[in-house]
Amino acid sequence: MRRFAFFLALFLFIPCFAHAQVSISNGSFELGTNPAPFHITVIAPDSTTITDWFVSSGTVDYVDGSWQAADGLRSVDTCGTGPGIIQQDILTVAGHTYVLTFSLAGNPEGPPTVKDLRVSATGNPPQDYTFDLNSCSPPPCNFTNMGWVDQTYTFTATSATTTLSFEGLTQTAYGAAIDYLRITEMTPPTLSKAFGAADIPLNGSTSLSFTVNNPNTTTTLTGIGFSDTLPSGLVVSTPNGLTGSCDGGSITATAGTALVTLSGATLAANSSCNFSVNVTATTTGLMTNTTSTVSTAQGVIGSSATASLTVTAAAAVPTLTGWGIILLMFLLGFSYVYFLKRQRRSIE
Ligand SMILES: [Ca+2]
Repeated sequence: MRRFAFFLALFLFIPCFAHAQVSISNGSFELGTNPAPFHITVIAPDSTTITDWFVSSGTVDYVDGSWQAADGLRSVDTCGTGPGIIQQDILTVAGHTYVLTFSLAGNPEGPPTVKDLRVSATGNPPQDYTFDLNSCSPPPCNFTNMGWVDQTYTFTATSATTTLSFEGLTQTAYGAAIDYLRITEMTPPTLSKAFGAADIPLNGSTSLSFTVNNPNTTTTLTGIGFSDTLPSGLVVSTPNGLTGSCDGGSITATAGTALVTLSGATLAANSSCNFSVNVTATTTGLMTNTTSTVSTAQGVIGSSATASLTVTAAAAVPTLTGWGIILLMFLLGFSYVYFLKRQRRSIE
């Protein structure tokens, strides 16, 4: 019974998990009509030769055995007898940002030395890539040393289906070669903030710390920035007490102002940074402080962060005026004399 429950849970879990993952089908081109021992020139329109891929324009070469692949045995030359386009529709979520990683090389059998490739996704600007046959070590690249390099293309989906296109731009039969396509969804950075104390007295100070995290497992986020406008009654202390840093980012926290900003920070995958400044309360009350959202050069936007601080009026300390002090001294002196007189009388 317990085993049945386990398999039932697995059965229910797997479809949910699979649905959440974005993927490219046959991203390494290993499935399709066997092109051995050399290659097949695939002529558009063709949606059957390379499994789950559609050759929509021109020609491409489906290559097996004639050169080293980036992964497995097979790869694609985006120029068959001339430039071609190969594409695939993938399931996406509108508004979500994805990073496509692919291996790029060039057909070393003929000219030109520099191969051109254009990658595009529906609703996004295309991006051009080049591969130089002299980039191999030692140069030039050849069939056993193709010099595959990983490239990335970042796009934001505009609908539930996105067409990924790879277009050979080289005007010969020896074009840019592609293989080992992978895709991951890019997660926005997270921001948290905290005051050093829950409450402080009027004119008192405490720290205000910020932690930014890149939760992506493989993608570096760059151009990370946010601003934090302090609520009325709270200013950056003088001096500002800035400690920590944010991986190349510029931190602004001018003493006496109500603004803290971070811009241009870089965070490697699975890493975080932390910095703090001191703030001083100039009025009493509950201060609720919310940042802007967190922007990135990759276009993913992280949520704002909020923290609260209570500023209380300082407890009143009783004070005496000059005349009060004179009166107190007089009373103390009088008491002392009275005490001495009583003591003398008791001795007599
Ligand atoms: Ca492959």
